[in-house]
Amino acid sequence: MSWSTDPVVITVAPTGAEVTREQNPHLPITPEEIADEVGRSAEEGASVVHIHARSEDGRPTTDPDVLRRIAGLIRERCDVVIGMSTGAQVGMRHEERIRVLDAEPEIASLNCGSLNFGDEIFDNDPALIGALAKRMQADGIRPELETYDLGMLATVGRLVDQGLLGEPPLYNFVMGVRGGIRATPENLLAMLHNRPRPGHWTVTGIGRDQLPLTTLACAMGGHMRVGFEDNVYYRKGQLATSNAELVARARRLAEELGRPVATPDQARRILGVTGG
Ligand code: KMH
Ligand code: ZN
Repeated sequence: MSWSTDPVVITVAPTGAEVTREQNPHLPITPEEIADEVGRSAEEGASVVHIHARSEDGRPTTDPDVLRRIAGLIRERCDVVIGMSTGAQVGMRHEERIRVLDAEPEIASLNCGSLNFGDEIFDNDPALIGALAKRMQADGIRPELETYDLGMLATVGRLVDQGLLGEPPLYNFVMGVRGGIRATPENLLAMLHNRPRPGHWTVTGIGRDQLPLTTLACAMGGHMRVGFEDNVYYRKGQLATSNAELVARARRLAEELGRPVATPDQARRILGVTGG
């Protein structure tokens, strides 16, 4: 491994499923708010969006019509890679999660194992993982492999062996979830070394882990995810005023480290996105 000067892909995850306006009053919830926030984030350097939809009452929804509306409004503002969450919300029925793919994103998250998620259980049983992987393959949707611990990388290896994933795999190491692997430099190296195949990788750090983990990943050749889904603070004790503010900081850090930010079309090439 050597220090990278290649373009870095910044993903913005503006909403998530579990974050509330009580935690940050600037959380975008309606399709218009999400699209505006993504448009501003794209101006600051985001080239991918990871979408979670909410219904009018603010509760998470996987209604494909709502997801399509969000994607359409984003398209009116910018050309970011449209990614959607099939993780949705802890406790959602599997059918509700699979129907996200009806909204035809370019990429979609594929959570590669179950884990305790804070005080709850995030259920990703093998049948669901297989069903999502098959459907993504059939529809030409690029799976982004969300891995929360080392064992899930072994699952990725089995999926590759079964021919269910496009090669090279596209990894998203999610670190710092209470119940998953801790976000430490040693653990990031362990995740990298346990990839069953080489492939581009993004890091998602939760809460105060977001800033140091994305910075470390950037220096090491990885890609960066920021946004309220994972972290609502700009710094300790100071809420971020927008997702775009977090994206702008990621861009400044990347450029200081000698990595230009990828345009959306560069991101498509880097991440191996072909469908959508
Ligand atoms: N909301 C979390 C339970 C994903 O987007 O695929 C899971 C999550 C992962 O957000
Ligand atoms: Zn998500």
